[in-house]
Amino acid sequence: MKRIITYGTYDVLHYGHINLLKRAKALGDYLIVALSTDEFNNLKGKKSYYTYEQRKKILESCRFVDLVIPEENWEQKINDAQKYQADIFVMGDDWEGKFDFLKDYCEVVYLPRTPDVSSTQTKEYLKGV
Ligand code: C2G
Repeated sequence: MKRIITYGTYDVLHYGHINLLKRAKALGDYLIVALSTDEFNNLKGKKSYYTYEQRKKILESCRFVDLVIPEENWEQKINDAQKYQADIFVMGDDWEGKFDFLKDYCEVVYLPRTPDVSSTQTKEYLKGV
């Protein structure tokens, strides 16, 4: 059972997120998503439209996702990799190189981001509707 872990805010879920989740899941058998809490989003300078609970409910309905856990800080990744026995850590390549310290604990894979789509863009567009 190959276990994959990835992290993110996943606000206003879009096909770029789905592409990431689909490719991450395809690398193994079990996908864990560490979902940024509303408090951690504040730390990241992000304000999500949907609350943590709403974003969690949406992600849990995605067939590629097996488990959603809270991402509360920048420091939890090593502990998570051990606690959840992650074989592969996956992120979009906008994070290329940022999490290479995890290579001591699991494989680290950065996948190409899906171009031309983001939650921010979607929110901006909807403001004008
Ligand atoms: N993503 C993507 N293509 C897009 C948009 C996002 O592949 N067009 C990927 C990102 O690279 C990330 C995941 O989807 O791997 C979630 O994106 P965000 O919700 O924006 O996550 P982020 O704010 O980057 O949080 O500790 C890590 C952080 O929590 C990552």
